[in-house]
Amino acid sequence: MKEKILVVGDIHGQYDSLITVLEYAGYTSDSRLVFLGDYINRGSKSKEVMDYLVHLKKEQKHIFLRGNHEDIILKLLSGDEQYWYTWLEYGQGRACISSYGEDPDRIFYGVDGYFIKKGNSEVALNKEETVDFMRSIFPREHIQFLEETLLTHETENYFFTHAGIETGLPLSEQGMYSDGFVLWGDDDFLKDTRDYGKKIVYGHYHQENPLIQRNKICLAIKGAVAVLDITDEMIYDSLGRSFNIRNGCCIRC
Ligand SMILES: [Mn+2]
Repeated sequence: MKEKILVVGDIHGQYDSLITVLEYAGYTSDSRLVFLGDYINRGSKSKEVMDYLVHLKKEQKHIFLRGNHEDIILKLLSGDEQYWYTWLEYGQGRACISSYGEDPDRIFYGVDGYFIKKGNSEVALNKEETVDFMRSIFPREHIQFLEETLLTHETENYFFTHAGIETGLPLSEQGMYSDGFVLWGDDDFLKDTRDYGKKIVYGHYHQENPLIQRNKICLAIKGAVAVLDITDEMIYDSLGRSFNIRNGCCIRC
């Protein structure tokens, strides 16, 4: 029997939706999972999602790509404190901080940057304080998991990244010179209708329904988690809908 390969779109702390859609998609311990990144932030259960993924990773056969939200955490962990705004205000990282049991209101924006309350004092989140805080909330195995995420993955007929590809570069060179295109996306890719030799499967661009085109499939869905079964050519989402990717139509939605 052919191995069942399930590709999981953006999760964003929606642990319950993840478990629901894996069940809809017929996930068993024999299946191989490919995750497209953006595991954390926004939803209320980032820590639960990360615990589950770290647990799955022990099986070694599953693939975990990096999303831009994981990129933000890695940048902060490296001491790049400029990413506080991106995390807290744009990425809704306060939900992530809460799920790890920390009070997100301890961090606030002052006149010239972010500060953290420490006892009765307020300390600027400079490089050192930033690294200290990040290491205090994320367990070591979660940090290691984030560091080990991959930029791309491919199978015989499909190429996977978080946010698409850099058009004009061969698939074999994606992410090699710059990780911006595969992590953060690019408008040229969204408009491009060329055949790349393999179908690009990505997330990042949240929509009401999965986008199914001849050269690409987007699995990011607003308020839900989607899974593509590349063996059966079907997409399932945590809202209970399913879509056939062969003729690009929605079966019941
Ligand atoms: Mn994203």
